[in-house]
Amino acid sequence: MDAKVNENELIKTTSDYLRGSLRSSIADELTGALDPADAQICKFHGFYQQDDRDLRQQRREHLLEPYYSFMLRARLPGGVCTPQQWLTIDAVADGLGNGTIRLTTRQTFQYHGILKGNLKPLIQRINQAMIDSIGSCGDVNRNVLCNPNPLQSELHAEVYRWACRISEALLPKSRSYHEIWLDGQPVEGGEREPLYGVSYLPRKFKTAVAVPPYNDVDVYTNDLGFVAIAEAGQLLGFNVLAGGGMGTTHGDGSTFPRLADELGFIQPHQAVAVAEAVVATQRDYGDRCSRRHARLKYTIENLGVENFRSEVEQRAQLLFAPSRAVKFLHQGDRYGWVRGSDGHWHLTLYIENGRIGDLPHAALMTGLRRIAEVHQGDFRITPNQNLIIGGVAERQKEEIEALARDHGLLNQRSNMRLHSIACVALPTCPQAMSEAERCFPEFISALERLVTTHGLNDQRIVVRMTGCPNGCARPFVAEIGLVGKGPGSYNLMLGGDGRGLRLNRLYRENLGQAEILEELDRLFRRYAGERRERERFGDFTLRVGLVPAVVNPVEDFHD
Ligand code: SRM
Ligand code: SF4
Repeated sequence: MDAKVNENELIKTTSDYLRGSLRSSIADELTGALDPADAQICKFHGFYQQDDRDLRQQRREHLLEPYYSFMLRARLPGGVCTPQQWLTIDAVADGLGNGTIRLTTRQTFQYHGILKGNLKPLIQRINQAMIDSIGSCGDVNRNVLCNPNPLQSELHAEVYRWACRISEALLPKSRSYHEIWLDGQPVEGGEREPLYGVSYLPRKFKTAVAVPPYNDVDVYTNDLGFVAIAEAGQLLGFNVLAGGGMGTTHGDGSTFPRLADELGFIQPHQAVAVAEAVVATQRDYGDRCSRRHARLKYTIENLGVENFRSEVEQRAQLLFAPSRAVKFLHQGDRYGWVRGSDGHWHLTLYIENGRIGDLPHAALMTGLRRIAEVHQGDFRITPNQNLIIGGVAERQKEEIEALARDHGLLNQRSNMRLHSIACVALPTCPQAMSEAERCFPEFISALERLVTTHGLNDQRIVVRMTGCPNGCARPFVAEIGLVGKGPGSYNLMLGGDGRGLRLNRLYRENLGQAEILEELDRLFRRYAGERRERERFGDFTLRVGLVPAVVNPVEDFHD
């Protein structure tokens, strides 16, 4: 007997191209929530319904409905915005959000704590600044990542333009967003979704563009990846990758993190056709019964990569050439000033947990506002929750640096902290099983003490923590991954290679933070004594057999 399609499929198909009953849900003043079907549809418009989990129990006891609010995520291909746009982003956070801006692992920003009645004014305000939230969530292509590293300025600009074109091509074409939020006129003669069709994709879809030797976008963890191939600063084309993803479910062995397969090399002008063909193949072959198996990585496992490649070739009417050789040096960001080939300066700032606010110890939000008021280049959010003040002219360098320093944006940080990220988790994330963002700074302080004890301060060990196995901080490609299992407990994963080319593996299950620190104390001691010259911690854990080595075509391709 055929399996039944899941409930979300019906919600999408009957939503009248993503309209649902959003208007009446928003207008309903009796509840802070949306109608349940609208709480799914709203994701395509860029926002999620949440409730403050810290208050759940207390409100239940007082027979109150949960304290509902919304998280909105913008669409910002490549993470780039102007200083004028930043000033709007900042003002909106204060007036209509919870007073903070949260930079994400996909180069955009989120507002938390938006009340239902504030959604429309908020969307209108950001749209006035030419920022939208269309398809930043939902079963469509999400925010397109692009290496924000501007060293080879002209090459970066060209690659970034391709990232924007791909983003545009893969946007849903429904006018529902304009009608509902921007009071646009209904479309005459009805709607069409030429690429997605009436039921959109079976699941979320993610695209990234990398510029070697930097793998800050963790390109192999995306459904679709483009790796720029350049010679003497000229873009020759892209190696195309497909089928990466992080999300798993504890206890369900049929779910797994996966690195993308190489499809082959294409010329730049073929990028959009290939992106559309990959999306269309996933639309037609993806699993619409089980959402747990609906990502492209499972579609490719089912079809086989050869069949998948042929299908894409046929749809895009091209043949992939063999992938070109590339070398990635590391994942994560580089900090401080660098000068691009066009002479402009770029300052990468570390933002702890990507959370920008006026914090007790540093007025980060005010600092960035002051910078935006004078800066004439751009702002670039990195794929690791950090921020680049980009395109600074020589004459403004000192002024920007002084503003950043005065507002705590250039405080000294350890290598351990600079190479770590945590997801949002509690109190807003409904999926969180344990803390991440809130406990991470202190946890990193404890790790700093350990590496100091073992003389490992100069090591750049990539550490990532998430509150559940969905993998929002990409913990399965970290050298040390901590994946939430339950209140206060985590799975400890070891063995990433610091370049994002190898998945780590489970080392110990269900450990409390004190146990994790004890384990790492022992392992760091061993590493300090037994490591080979320039051997990374992740490589060491594999070599000495702490976690098993497995066949890894991605690494083989690169070595
Ligand atoms: Fe994520 C769901 C936060 C990047 C895999 N993610 C969520 C939700 C919306 C929870 C929910 O389902 O209601 C989280 C909202 C928390 C909150 O309160 O803000 C959430 N994800 C985030 C962010 C904000 C983490 C961060 O600290 O930066 C990132 C926002 C990215 C963006 O701007 O678009 C974020 N999420 C990721 C990544 C990393 C990436 O894409 O590079 C992943 C792993 C890659 C992947 O998709 O495989 C990721 N998020 C998930 C999943 C698991 C998907 C799966 O295939 O199983 C979920 C749950 C789901 O989709 O059902 C999820
Ligand atoms: Fe929430 Fe889990 Fe994503 Fe963390 S990894 S933000 S806990 S869904």
